[in-house]
Amino acid sequence: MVFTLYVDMDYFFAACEEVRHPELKGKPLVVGTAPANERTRGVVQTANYVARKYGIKSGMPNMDAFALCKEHLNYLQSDEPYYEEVSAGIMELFKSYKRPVEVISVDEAAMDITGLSNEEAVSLAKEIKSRIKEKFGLTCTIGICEGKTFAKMASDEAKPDGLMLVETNKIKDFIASSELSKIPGVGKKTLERLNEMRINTVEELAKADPMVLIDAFGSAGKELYMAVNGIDNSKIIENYETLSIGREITLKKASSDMDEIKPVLEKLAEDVHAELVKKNYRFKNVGAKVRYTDFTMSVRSYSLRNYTDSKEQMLEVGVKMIAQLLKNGPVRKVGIRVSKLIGTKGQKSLF
Ligand code: DCP
Ligand code: CA
Ligand code: CA
Repeated sequence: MVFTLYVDMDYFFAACEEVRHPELKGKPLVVGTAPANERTRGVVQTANYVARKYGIKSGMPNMDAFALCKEHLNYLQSDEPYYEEVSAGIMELFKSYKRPVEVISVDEAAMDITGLSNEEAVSLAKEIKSRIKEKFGLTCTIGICEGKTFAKMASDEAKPDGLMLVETNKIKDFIASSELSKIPGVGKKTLERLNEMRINTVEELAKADPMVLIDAFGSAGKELYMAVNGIDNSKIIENYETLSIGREITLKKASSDMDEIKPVLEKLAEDVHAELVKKNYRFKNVGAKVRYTDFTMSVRSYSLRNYTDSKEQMLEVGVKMIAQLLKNGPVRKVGIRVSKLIGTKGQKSLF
């Protein structure tokens, strides 16, 4: 297992906003998808910890957040380009340590710290925390453990502004003491499915028949089984976040008809795929973009569980996202883009 230092920024979007609106610090704050003058529409992307005390959570309708917090709730519309920029600076700081870094999401990254002692790992984490505080005015939580999955669990456990090291011989106890829903990969749907299978605790999952789990969840079932048994063989894969490959095209006439648009998307996916293969990359993220007849643009993006170079997967995800976007009206332009690329050079194909 890879000795991992896992960083997850605290209440990231809202924390970024507190930096440029210091007067909001200490007051309940929600960052949501809707513009401020339509704040009761849309959903909460995140809330600061003051607002969380009222029960406000990521993903809930803004309406519910306002109902939960009877006092004045501060609301700001999400400004993702700004958060991406802050994120890029933070990732650059991690990468400056010249160790392999995998950027997991806009506010999470895993660093391979193989060779460090526990003490050295903890002091590195302290240094990173104070440099992030100093340079960006933000707090983060760091988990340190053998195995990326367990390091992530440690960071979740120590939130906010925390630091937690799980010693190698304590990994099993740490997992056993965790709730099933806190195991990475156990989302709402997986949890429901597991409960249907009469698996309600980590202990029960660890003792389940791995074949049954593979049957129900495919390869994710195997990873889950191994994880609850203290094994995480995942590697830290350096990625090149900034790289992406995309194609877009203006339609001959505006359309909201998927039967018309699908062949266009197939061609775009084919072109993107050809360049991907030529450059020896695999991708983990698929983006879709449309331009409506009033010239407004809309984008969506979806992260896959694993890196792939499958054209079919790209198209499937792309078609789904475009289909969603078409519900808002006819479009004049469509595009597909893949990002979160890694090189496959020198790696053997599985097929
Ligand atoms: N996000 C979002 N929609 C969600 C969940 C999250 O847009 N349903 C965005 C806003 C978050 C950011 O992603 O700030 C990071 O998500 P996290 O799950 O890491 O949550 P936070 O960083 O907000 O809080 P925490 O301190 O719990 O990590
Ligand atoms: Ca976070
Ligand atoms: Ca996160």
